[in-house]
Amino acid sequence: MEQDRYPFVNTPLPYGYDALEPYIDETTMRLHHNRHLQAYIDNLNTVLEERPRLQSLTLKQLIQAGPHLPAPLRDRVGRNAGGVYNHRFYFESLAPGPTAPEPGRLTRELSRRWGSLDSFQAELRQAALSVFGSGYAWLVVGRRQLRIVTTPNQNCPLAHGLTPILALDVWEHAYYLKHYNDRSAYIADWLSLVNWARAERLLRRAM
Ligand code: MN3
Repeated sequence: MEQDRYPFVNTPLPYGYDALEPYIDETTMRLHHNRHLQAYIDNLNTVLEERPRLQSLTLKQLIQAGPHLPAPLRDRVGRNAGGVYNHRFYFESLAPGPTAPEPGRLTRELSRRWGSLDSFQAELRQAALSVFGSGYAWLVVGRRQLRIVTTPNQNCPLAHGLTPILALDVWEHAYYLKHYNDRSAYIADWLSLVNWARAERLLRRAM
């Protein structure tokens, strides 16, 4: 991945800010990418500025190293590296909608694990609704099996040895302007925007 090391820069979205309308609005996408993600990038660069030893690490390596760093640095690296990785992953999990999966490895694995695509989506929705406060719901691969997990704040599944396939950001800034406090309506819209082709590629790589 480009721009994967210090100094980190905010790479453009793989689609226009208005490309996810009417499911996710342009203003939300602009603020989410230009303000929220940018803040994590700026903060991560600030943390790394005076720590040359960490500057050669990739984003993924920073997240994996995070838990092993001394206490104050552990949180500052973990939160900000997670904030950058999770947001990039979230944006890349989406594509202009409405989208639908092509039959393939992913649809087979989802059906095997959850019985049907609908059942998978229902469990992901429940998981995303269950996140108290801010966090994410994820489809991940762990021990060569698909799983749904949630993480609080900017914690990242990579730090737990899991390989992300899809990320659903349920921080209120991801949906509040359009959906107000209706997380459930936002999740339904997110499900219309899943970049299934990318998820298929990531699954094949992970399993
Ligand atoms: Mn966010």
